[in-house]
Amino acid sequence: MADRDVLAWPFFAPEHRVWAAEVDAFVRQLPAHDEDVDRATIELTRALGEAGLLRAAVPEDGRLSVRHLCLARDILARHDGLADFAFAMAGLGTGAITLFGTPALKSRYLPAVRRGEALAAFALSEPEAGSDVAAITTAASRDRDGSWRINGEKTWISNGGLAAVYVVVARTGEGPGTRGLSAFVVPGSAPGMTVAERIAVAAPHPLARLRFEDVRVPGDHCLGAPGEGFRIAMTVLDHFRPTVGAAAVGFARRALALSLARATSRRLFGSTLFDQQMTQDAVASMATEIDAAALLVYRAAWLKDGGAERISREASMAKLFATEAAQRAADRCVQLHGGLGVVSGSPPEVLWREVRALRVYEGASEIQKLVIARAERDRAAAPSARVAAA
Ligand code: COS
Repeated sequence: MADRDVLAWPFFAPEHRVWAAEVDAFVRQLPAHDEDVDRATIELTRALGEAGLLRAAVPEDGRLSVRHLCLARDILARHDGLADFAFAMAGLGTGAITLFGTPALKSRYLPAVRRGEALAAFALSEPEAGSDVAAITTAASRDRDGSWRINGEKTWISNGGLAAVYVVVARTGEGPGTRGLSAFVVPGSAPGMTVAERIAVAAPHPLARLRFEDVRVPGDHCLGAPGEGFRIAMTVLDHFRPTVGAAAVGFARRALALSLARATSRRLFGSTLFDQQMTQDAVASMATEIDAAALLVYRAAWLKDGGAERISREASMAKLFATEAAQRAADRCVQLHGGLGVVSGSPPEVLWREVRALRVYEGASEIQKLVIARAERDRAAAPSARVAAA
């Protein structure tokens, strides 16, 4: 369950508490994973779909509730990082279709993902364009019959090679940099799209570098208008960056729970580890940072659900603070476990590896700082701020 106090916060209505209980019941009955990470991801996605939980990640009415997404990730990540990954990817992979797709594209690609029968992927990053989205070189050109032809390479693509549907951001050249990008829906079966490399990472999940060689998609598979790809990608990230923060909160809660269990049972110097003031310092820091992170996460989610057009500043603050705090919590958890904390496969060591990538993906911490700083500059320059300062 998400922390009971959190669910009593004014960001939430009764429907959110019901949802949290539903996700909690689901994750508690999950069997052990298949050892093969691809099979495990497919099985977890299917289980999430069968339980009806992917209705929040791929909503039928097209309205992504960021609070539902965040609560689910908070709870799933606390118990099972791969289940959180499977849930998050169903949403991130289809987010651009949910928000910008035509009714025809939605009805063709979304129901199978919602049922957990198909995986989805979001293909933005490239070998030479990670943080700098404006540097994307994968190109899409229009054929005479109106269809699009995509050529290039994408990397760090979660579910790459397994997904049945991809959203691919490519250069179409309507303008320079961010103004010349478009977003396309590409079926996983499209000829010419191949896995160039599978990438093994610290916390194993399906990840690949993909090659696009004359991959053709119909004219109506461009989301929005050509040239709107950057805005579409950033809007999707505005919705999903707070959810990365929520997953971080869940991982940090796990770190705190493991730490308390260890500290109150481990005896040393005639008392327990918890009785050492330095342990209490660690526990107090973890607990305070978890609440602060959760407040930022659920503030961003509440703002978006309330109809705010842009929440880039609040989404970035939530992701930045929560993921950095989760890393500190995981590290403190390892420290409190001593040698046991670095044993391969021990719960603190697994957690420590699971948390690390969150500070990198969907915009590294440094990128979140750029977004926050620019937003502060713009707010200070806004006429209302100048009046207030005078
Ligand atoms: N929603 C809608 N529009 C947005 C937006 C958002 N969240 N963020 C930016 N825009 C608009 C800007 O308003 C600007 O519009 P104009 O050209 O009309 O002025 C345009 O998009 C370009 O924005 P900006 O100048 O801020 O672009 P930059 O090239 O400087 O890039 C960063 C900004 C670095 C923030 C962006 O590239 C980014 O988020 N990078 C990280 C990407 C990432 O997360 N990668 C990991 C992918 S894993 S899924």
